[in-house]
Amino acid sequence: MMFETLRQRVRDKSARIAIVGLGYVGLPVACSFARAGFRVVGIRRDARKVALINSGISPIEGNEPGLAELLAAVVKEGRLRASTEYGECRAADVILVAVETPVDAATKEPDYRALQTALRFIGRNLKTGGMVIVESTLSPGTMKRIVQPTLQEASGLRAGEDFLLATCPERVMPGKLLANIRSCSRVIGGTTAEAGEIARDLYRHVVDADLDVTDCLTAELVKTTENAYRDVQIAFANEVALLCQSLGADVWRVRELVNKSPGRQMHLPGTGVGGHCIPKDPWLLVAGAGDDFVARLICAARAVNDGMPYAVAALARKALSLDGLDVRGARVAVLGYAYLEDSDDDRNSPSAPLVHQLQAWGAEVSVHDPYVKRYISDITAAVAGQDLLVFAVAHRQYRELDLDMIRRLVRRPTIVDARAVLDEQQVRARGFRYLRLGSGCVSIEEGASI
Ligand code: SAJ
Repeated sequence: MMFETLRQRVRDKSARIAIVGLGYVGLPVACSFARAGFRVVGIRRDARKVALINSGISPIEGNEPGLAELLAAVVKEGRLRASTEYGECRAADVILVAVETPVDAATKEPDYRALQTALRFIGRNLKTGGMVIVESTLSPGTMKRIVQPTLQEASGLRAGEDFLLATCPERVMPGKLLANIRSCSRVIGGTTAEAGEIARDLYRHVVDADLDVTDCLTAELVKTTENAYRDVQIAFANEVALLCQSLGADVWRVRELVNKSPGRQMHLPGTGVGGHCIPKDPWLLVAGAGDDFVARLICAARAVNDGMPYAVAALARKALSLDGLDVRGARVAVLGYAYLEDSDDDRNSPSAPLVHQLQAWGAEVSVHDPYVKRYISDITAAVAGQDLLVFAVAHRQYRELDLDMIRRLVRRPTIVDARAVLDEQQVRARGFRYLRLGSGCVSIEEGASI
């Protein structure tokens, strides 16, 4: 009976919700629950961002359809408010945790500092009969080993008896933050059956897709596995690309024909794997494994993907050498710095190590990107006088480039294309030397290559 009041408040939307962490996960969630009719307070340490949100302005940059408008509306209606104070949790029936859970760059171990700080503050402000749901991505076993003990210690309460505890890993995708909350199925891990049921009742207000209730460990495994799975798929495409390149074959043609085989879905090779999810979640997955488990494939996939920027740099050095140029002193323009096409998000972008490697070899590197603020410039200025253009990201603007104009502006007509951005025939017809990642440029006469 302890949680009947909570269950009723969740069902009739009178429950007060607090969301700790108002970033690209927490903010759309806060707006979604506010739109559904709940009163929501978002907690974020950054007072400037809090002030922005309370004035109805979204601090999230980039193209997020509907988010800015929804935020303005729910703030205006008084349904969403932001604060820097954890004390706001005291009035909350449900507290969602959406703080970052990165991995240490060197050790690849989970960095839970933000999570543990949040849990300690939440624990001190957690009321009996309330509920905590963790949306942050967690290494398998974290709910049991860290989240539950930290909350119990900070609150003096017992999970399952005095408060309910669950995890519902986020499934947001930059560029589709709001839409995904509504359309993506979610896994809910409950420390008790009651926690899973009430969490499902809560998310039913904002999610149209399946809500699959299970245990915490399974929920933690699903989230980290789904991203490790994608990372391995991408690594396979990248390894086959390097294989094809060494053979003088064309991976893009190979991939096209492989994917005609039933049940195949070979991914796209490229400059590497960036973003805030895929590069880190495989490490969270293996970090939670037992001592008797040795991760081989998952770690190998990470190594393949992390190696791609250097493979592209090597291709650039080869292109220059074919022109009789040493990479030292060569003028190279890297086109694309976001981690994903038509995005301004450059978190963990593969273009960064690519640029650093070329600079380490002594190239004079310039960077252009139509979305990443510090690299926005006129494309004609970006290519003028360059010895080599390296297409690192498949931004739409690059696919639509006037190649005749480019040809007139460059110092040498040489292109390395890491994302199959350009049409090979079109480029060659204009007299460019064109090297595409994963393609040994085999012409119709077998064996002819660069
Ligand atoms: N990438 C490739 N080849 C591919 C696909 C992606 O090189 O075939 C690269 C991208 O260029 C990028 C990185 O991998 O650098 C990640 O790309 P992504 O499409 O996976 O985009 P993310 O990082 O936004 O991934 C998110 C994930 N969603 C969540 O974690 C909730 C992922 O699970 C989704 O599959 C993905 O969005 C999506 O499909 O949009």
